[in-house]
Amino acid sequence: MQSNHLKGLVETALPAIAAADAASLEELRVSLLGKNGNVTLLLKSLGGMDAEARKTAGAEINHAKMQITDALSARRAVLDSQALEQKLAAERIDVTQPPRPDSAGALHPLSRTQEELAAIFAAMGFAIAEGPDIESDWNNFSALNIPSHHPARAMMDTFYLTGDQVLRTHTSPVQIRTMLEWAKTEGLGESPAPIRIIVPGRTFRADHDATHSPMFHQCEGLVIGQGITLGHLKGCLIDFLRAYFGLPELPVRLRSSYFPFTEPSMEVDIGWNRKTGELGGGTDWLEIGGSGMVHPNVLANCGIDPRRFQGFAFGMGLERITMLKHGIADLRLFYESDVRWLRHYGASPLTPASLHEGL
Ligand code: 2NM
Repeated sequence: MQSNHLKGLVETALPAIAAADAASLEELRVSLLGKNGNVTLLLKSLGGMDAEARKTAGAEINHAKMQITDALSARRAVLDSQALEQKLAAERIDVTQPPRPDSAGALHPLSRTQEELAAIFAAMGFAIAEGPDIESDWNNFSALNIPSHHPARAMMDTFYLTGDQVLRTHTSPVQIRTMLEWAKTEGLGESPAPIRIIVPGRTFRADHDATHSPMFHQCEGLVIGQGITLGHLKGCLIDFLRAYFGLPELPVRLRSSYFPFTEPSMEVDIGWNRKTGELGGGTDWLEIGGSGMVHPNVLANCGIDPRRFQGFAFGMGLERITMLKHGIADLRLFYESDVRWLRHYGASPLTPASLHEGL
């Protein structure tokens, strides 16, 4: 009797489980394996049997319980994966669908400038390097041949943090990090691949007026290799400036200057008309950045042998070149998040910077 009852129970339960939905599956589990479930009651009935009967019945009931347990979890797995698939199908987003024009945002002009620099310098074989805003005094000053007593430290209006840390006053510490890494590996080889990087990013100086912001952006560049000359520096800057301003004949002038980290050092000027503000015409010069051949002390500080390797570096302010290109008058507008200004000067994210206009 016991045996037949059990057989019938399993034969009804298994197809019911296989066809159950999530709710009825739980009902079935309770009615079979719950506290007063059929199988549970049968197991409880073992207590009233004599030893011999208990042995056979116990094995049969446990076998039935196992079949039912397996069937329940198999069905649960099927239902769970069906539910997941439905959820995924229902929540799918078509990322290729264009946004509605009236809800399109705009790229901040500084972001667009960074994209343009990346495109122009990528075409000349440069990679992009980045580093942290907080730097050690050594990376920001000492490694760059700026000793503690040097007036350049005072001139930079540094934000000092605790310990020997500072908010970087320029992006040059990233060049230091890059050279240190390079010296450890590539620079030791027979014919090392040169360093060619640009370093766009945030910089900080304690200075605030119509033409200075305590947080601003720079892009510096670095090339290190064998036989790199001032000629390479000149050609690189001329090609870049003409591509960036879209003026194939833009006059570029390098004017002798002084930086602790380069020797010789040069300011970079472009031709313009001071009266009209027109770039590329007129007879006036406008300073746009600095440059030079990396000082042998800087190379040595980074573990690079200055007799084997030389290189050039340059730097410019991103707000400044963006203002010149787009006729933006006041630096402070970059940081005000005025939506009307952003709509006017922002770039469409759907037309990314490219070299379609030519390098
Ligand atoms: C400038 C002007 C001239 C410069 C030098 C270096 C380094 F790390 F290689 F020494 N990085 N950047 C440099 C040189 C930056 O910005 C106005």
